[in-house]
Amino acid sequence: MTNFLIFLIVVLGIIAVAQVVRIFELSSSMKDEGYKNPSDKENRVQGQLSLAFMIFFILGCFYITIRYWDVLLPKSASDHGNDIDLLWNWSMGIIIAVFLLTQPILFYFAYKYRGRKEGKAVHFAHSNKLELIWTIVPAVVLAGLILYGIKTWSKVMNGDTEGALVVEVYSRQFDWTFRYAGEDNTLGYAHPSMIEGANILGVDMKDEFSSDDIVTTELHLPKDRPVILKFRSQDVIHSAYLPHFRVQMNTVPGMVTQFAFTPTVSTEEMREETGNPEFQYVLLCNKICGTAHYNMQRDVIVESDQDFESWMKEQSKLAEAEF
Ligand SMILES: [Cu+2]
Repeated sequence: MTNFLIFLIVVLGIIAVAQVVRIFELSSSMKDEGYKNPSDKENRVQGQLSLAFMIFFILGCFYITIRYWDVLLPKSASDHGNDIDLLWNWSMGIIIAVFLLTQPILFYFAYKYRGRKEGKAVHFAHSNKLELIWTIVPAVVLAGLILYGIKTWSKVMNGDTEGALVVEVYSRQFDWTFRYAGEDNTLGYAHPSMIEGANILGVDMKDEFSSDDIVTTELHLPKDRPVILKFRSQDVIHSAYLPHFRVQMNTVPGMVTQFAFTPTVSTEEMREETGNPEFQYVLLCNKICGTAHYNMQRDVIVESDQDFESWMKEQSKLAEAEF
């Protein structure tokens, strides 16, 4: 691969030198013969080619969007996910509409006002009206989008977390570990200096809140119950990404970050809906954190309260685990 890149750089370098030499040749021949304007026919052909490029370009945009539609965000499975999707749809709708309006005009004008032998350019210095229109219209639209974005953001980040389940999501190269807060719903104190042997989370076992904490390698969540995920990291910055729930948060060494949300569709229901009996929600790392980053993921299971409670009972408390 490296050899190929060196080869490519050498080839491109030679081409660049050849082009520079050519420019010198052309400019010296122009000095000799005087500059020759392109003919009307040449200008017309260039204008038509630019129109043809526009059609190819816009059709290409549609083709790519449709071709890769299935790798866009999957169906939302959380309470706030619909708000985020609506914001996304509005933003994309406006962007696409403006794109489809301005691009054809741009290319059409390049064709319409192409050079002509008899043509004479109009001297157009300034128009306050035009300046006002193309300043105020984008400013109003952008301000609207930004206000809408801020409103959605504060709604998502300040949701009702009354009675929320507290789960710690702990990242390290290259896996995820989860700690449930247990019956007291309060996580015991933890600090990197207390990491020892199997106690990879560095939980302080002398803290009274630690004894009922439960450490697992699977993330189970009860349906329709708010959950507060508290993120920590052992080594480098990772990013916890749960695409189906429209959740993403950096996990930063030395601090706790958090995201609260409510899953609204169980794994079982999503399997029926997608017609895929193997379907699993996933937690991915979305920050390139090292060599095995691509492999840093865990299944997430959303289930009924009953199923969740019975799974919880099977897990052993941290105090009972052997370090
Ligand atoms: Cu990563």
